[in-house]
Parts: sequence; C-alpha cells; structure tokens
Amino acid sequence: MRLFLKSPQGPDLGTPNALEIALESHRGRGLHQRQEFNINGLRSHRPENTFGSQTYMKNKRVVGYSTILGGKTSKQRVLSAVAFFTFFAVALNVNAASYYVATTGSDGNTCTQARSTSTPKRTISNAVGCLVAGDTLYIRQGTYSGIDNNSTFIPSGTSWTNLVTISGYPGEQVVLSGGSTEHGANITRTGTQYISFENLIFDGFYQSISLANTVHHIRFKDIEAKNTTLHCVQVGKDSHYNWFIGGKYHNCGPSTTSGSQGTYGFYVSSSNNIFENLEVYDNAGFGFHFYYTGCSNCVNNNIVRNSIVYNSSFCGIIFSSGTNNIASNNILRNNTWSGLCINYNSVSNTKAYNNTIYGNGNPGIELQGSVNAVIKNNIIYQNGGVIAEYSTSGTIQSNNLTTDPKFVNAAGGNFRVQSASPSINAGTALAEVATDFDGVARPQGGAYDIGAFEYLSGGSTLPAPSNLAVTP
Ligand SMILES: [Ca+2]
Repeated sequence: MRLFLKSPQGPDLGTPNALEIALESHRGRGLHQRQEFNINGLRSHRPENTFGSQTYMKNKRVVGYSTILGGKTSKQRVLSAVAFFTFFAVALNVNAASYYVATTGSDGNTCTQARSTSTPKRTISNAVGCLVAGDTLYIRQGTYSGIDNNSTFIPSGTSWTNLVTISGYPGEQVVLSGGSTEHGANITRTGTQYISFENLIFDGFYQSISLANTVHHIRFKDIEAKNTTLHCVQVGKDSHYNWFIGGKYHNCGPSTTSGSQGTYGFYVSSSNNIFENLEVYDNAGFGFHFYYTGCSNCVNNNIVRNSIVYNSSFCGIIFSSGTNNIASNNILRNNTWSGLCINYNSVSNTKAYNNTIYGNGNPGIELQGSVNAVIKNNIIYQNGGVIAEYSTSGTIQSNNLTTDPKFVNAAGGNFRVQSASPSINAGTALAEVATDFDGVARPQGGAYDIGAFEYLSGGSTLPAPSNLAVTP
C-alpha cells in the first residue's frame, strides 16, 4: 500500500508544518498500539537513526512506548526512547485538552477539574498554567483583565497545527477590559510562539495588543479591539510571522488628531506578517502604518489583503519602510488623506494590486520617495486626485481604472460592480492575487477584473462574507 499525504501548510508564514502520521491497531480491552511518524523540520530533534515510535495507549492515555531504532546499544535505545517520548509528549500532546475559565469559577480548582465546564478556573492568568501545545483554554462570557505573558508565563505551541489557543467560548461575549496604562494582550516574552487568541473583545487599554522582542507566529482571529489610548495593535521590530485574520480594529487613539503624529489601527515594525479579512476604521492616524524608525530595510514582505479600511485620520494604509510589502483586494475608502500611501525611507518594491480606492481626501494613492512600486488593477475613483508621485523612481502602473467603475452602491458600501462596468476583464493577471475580496477565484470570465471584486458571470454577486476563516 502506498499512501500520499500533503502536510497542512500555514499561509506562507515561513515555517512549514511537520507532516505527522499516526497508525493505530487495536489489541482488545481498550488497549491499542499507536505508531507515530514525523517528517520534516522536527526530525532533527529526534535521536539519531530513529524513524518512528510505538506508543501504547489505553483510553487515549499513554501507557507505554517503544522507539524504532537502528544501530544502538540497549542503553542508548532506552535513553533515546526516553528523549523521544519526552519530545512527543511535548510536541504532539496526544492528550490535547480543553480547559475553562468563568467568572463563577475558582482558581482553587485543579487543572483536571478545569477540564469540566462545571468546575472552571476563575482567572486567565491562573488557567494558562494548565496548557501545553495543542490545548485550548475557553473563556466563558463576562469581563476579565488583560493578558500579560511577561508577568504570567503562557506556554507556546509548536506549529500552526499545534497551537496553544486562548479563545472566547463560541457564541459568548468575552470582554477583556483595562485602564489606560495596561495592555489587552501584552505578548513580549522572548521566544513566545504559536499562540492563537480568538473570539475576544479588547475594550479600553493603552494598546489592545502588543507583540515585541522575538515573539513570533502569534495569531489573532476574530478579535474586536477598540477604544485605546494609543494604537489598537503594535508589532515590534523583532516580532515576525504573525497573523491577524478576521475581526474589527477601531476607535483607537484620541477622538481628535492633528498634525503629523497620530495613533494607528496597526503600527507594524516587523516582517512577514499577514493581515486579512479585517475591518479597520475610525482610528486617529493611519489605519495601518508599516515603519521602523531609521531602518530602510527591516519591515519587509508584509501582506494586507481582503480588508476594509475607512475613516482613518491619515492614510488608510501607509508603507514607510522596507521592501516587498503588498496591499491587495482591499477597500480603502473615506480616509482623510490617501487610501494608500507609499511614502518615506526609500520604501521599495511595494505592490498595490486589485484594491478599490474611493472617496479619500487626498489622491487615491500617494507615493513619495518610493522605489520600484508596482500599481496594478486598482480602481481609483472620486478621491482628491488619482495617483500622485513625489521624488519616486521606477514606479510601474498598469490596468488601473480611474473613470466611473459603476459600483453597485458605493454610498451603501457595496463596491461590487454592475454588469456594464469597465473594470470587468480589464485587469492583468497577477499570481499574488489568486482570489478576490470574497474569496472567489480569479479570474472569472476569462480575465482578471480591476478592483477588489471579481464580477461573476450571470450577474450574480455573493453577499459580503462574515467570520471568514482560513484553516492552515
Ligand atoms: Ca473577470
């Protein structure tokens, strides 16, 4: 028998996930044999000549194990087997569990008790001590303090498919609330990785979310962040490969902002992050600001896609540092300055693909000091100008639509186009934009459309999606 399996893969965030295969055979009375194989980057963690293990389980509890080895003495085999078992116990967590926190709970309950919804923990900071990679902490409805992994150690996961997850209980409203000197999620302990925060509302705080130092591969999914003193989110210069998917980030910063300094929805100073399916609005400054002070090449390869950014006091999105950052399939509307700014610090190789840019106060796209920007397939309509360039070099523009795109209902926020739109099939093929804002595959009708939406033949249009999710 030959079996082909494809490893689950996170969204181009750098570290391929391991391929994990488990084979089980039952041996009666609930005891069965389990063989586990792990291929890819994790292999180097394993004892030499090890290529598999046998784990004996009863009722999902490990009761014994052996390791398939070659060319070792018995003593070496024992030591190797112990090391390997430890590796699996930590990395694979064959007993992945759910734990619960509730406002009616007690931190006097044990971790075992906290596996039951009837005997939950009381505080998040106490309950995270129960977690190992693969586990989920569910927070029941109510209001809680912020999370700070400098003061409280939060265990890390090992991959996008073996995360530590801290989630609001499905269908319940879980609010993390705090004062103007606190963070909602302050994840700054060096080396923290592969934690997912989901279905939470951050209300108040100095910043809703702060990532810093060598924190990496942290996911925020279906989060609402609002009403901060400073930015909704800050990602420090050494915190790469983070992933924000789904949710709203709004009303961050003071209610009025003037001058050239502001507070932002997202202030990002690192590389290789993805921001998608977000709604970012009413922020006192830029919606997204990609920048690190004095560094011309250290904020690279970031992606903002399939998101709506509006009512920012400055630009909707600004790329001000680094190279190869991309904004695609976004709706950038009604921002005080431009929808998209590519501006400052010799920012290079920036890509603006298939965005719909409408109703912004300044030119739809403004470039200053930019090198080799590529601007294709964008609808740029009814802004304070179209594309403005100052002191740039190498800008490439093609297939942008600056006349009436015949939106279905711009005033009502529907930026899909009518059947007579000149945007349909008028774009150029772009490998980086394989789908549209709604997730519809490009192209439809034989060629790429211009703007964030691909027109569907037959006149049908999809309703705006909600709670979009990608399973890595
Ligand atoms: Ca098309």
